[in-house]
Amino acid sequence: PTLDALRELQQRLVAFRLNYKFAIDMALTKINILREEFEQSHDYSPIEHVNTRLKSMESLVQKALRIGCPPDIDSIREQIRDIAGLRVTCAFVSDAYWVAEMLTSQPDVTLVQVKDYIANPKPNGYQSLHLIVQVPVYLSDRTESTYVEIQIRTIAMDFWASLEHKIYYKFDRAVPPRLLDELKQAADAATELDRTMARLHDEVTALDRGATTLD
Ligand code: 0O2
Repeated sequence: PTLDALRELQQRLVAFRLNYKFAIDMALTKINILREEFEQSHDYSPIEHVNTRLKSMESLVQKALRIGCPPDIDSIREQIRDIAGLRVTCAFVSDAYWVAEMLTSQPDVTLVQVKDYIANPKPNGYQSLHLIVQVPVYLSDRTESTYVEIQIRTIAMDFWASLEHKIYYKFDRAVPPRLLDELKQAADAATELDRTMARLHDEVTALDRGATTLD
């Protein structure tokens, strides 16, 4: 290959990656608007925090290898849909669904896939609502419809997932059965905590709306 051809490839790769950064910015702005608007009219925040991550080149290559994706930009763009990732941590389970509904009902957001691991947790106990959406990225000469993965979950689910992730990699994916059992129990405890918190929140909200006593 000539130097010019390699320089051109480099330019394309940089532009390719930058596009996902812009897609994260687009989605993040949407979430922040929902968050601020909700906080203004209610007495709590449905969104506790939002994390973003742009997949590293290394894990992009690893994933392409794992799924057998052909080594060209167009195939990667189509087949690897979590290059841009956002994780939204909510107070309550109902907030997670609310965020998903508000985002996916926006006219410039296209819902591509939903994996509802809240309604159907993974066997290890993992819970989260995963959306793959497409958002438009408005560039100077074109609009790029770009895939973004949005994971939405409660604080309790997030706490569990962070620890599980650490344990999983600590043991190089071969977690001892005893720890797997305990993790599953911890996931059940997280579900129970989410239920209790939602019930308490509902009771307090009902009180605010005019009920005078709690039974
Ligand atoms: P990272 O570093 O967080 O991005 P795929 O997206 O194709 O790799 P799959 O199973 O089709 O895999 O997608 P799915 O089920 O939507 O899960 C993708 C992401 O969800 C993972 O990304 C994790 O972030 C998270 N996740 C899924 N299952 C678990 C789990 O059991 N425990 C924890 N802690 N997180 C989970 P990556 O690419 O693995 O990692």
